[in-house]
Amino acid sequence: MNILVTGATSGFGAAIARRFVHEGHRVVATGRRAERLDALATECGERLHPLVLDVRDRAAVEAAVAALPAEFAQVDVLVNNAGLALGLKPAHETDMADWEQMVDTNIKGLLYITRALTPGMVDRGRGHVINLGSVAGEWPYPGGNVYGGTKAFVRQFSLNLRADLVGLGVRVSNIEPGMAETEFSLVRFQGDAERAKSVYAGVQPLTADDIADTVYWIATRPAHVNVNTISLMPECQAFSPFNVKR
Ligand code: NDP
Ligand code: 8X3
Repeated sequence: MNILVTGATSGFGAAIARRFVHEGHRVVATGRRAERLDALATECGERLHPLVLDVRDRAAVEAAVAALPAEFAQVDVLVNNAGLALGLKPAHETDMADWEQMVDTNIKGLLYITRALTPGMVDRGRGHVINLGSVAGEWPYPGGNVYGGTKAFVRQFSLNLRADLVGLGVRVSNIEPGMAETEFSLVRFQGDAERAKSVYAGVQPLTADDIADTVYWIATRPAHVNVNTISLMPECQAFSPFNVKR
């Protein structure tokens, strides 16, 4: 299979790229940090094609998809993984630029690449769009305001995309992970390594490899099986009761 993974310079995306290459598939690995993609290409060999791409740049996304090398061009599985949370402040104290960056990346970036790749999948009667949503798209938490909102979009867009693609041989899946240790918190807290580390202190979070396993399992089900939504958390994480302020 040919896989295209967005956000493959770190965390889930890097683990997903490695997993598919090691299972004998070809992977287009994208992200903004060229040096990390180069290192991944050196590690993975010729089955991995590094592609520097900011998913927020619609023209760049369209041009990159049109210019994929022939052996990678027929993408069977698009993994929409690039995304981020910025900050954990209450809504009325947040920076509008952070909100815009989350919307531009998690929603608009996902749309640009999905729109660019799905027509080819439909023409070939074969394809799979696997989106990285989040438990934050389903359950609210303080400070999750726009991040959770973007992931709720991913959830509903995945279901609606499936409604449009039904019967055309193109599957759509949404994965909703809970707490997983990657660079996610380092990005959320703008490089504050100590604060990021404290998120995972004393618990066993999910790992990037847990998510790569899940993506690989979803992508390798028989063609007639569509995993719609899958939600996973570490055993140490669960739900809170309602918060009543007295
Ligand atoms: P990381 O921060 O480790 O990785 C995020 C990836 O997204 C990086 O490769 C980064 O690459 C890429 N990215 C960010 N912005 C852009 C952009 N504008 N264009 C292209 N690539 C971009 O986090 P995770 O691996 O944890 O996160 C991956 C996905 O999983 C995200 O969508 C996240 O919301 C979701 N998720 C994470 C959870 C967690 O607890 N870790 C739980 C649930 C969902 P670069 O900076 O090089 O561009
Ligand atoms: C990431 C999981 O709970 O930190 O999507 O929002 S959470």
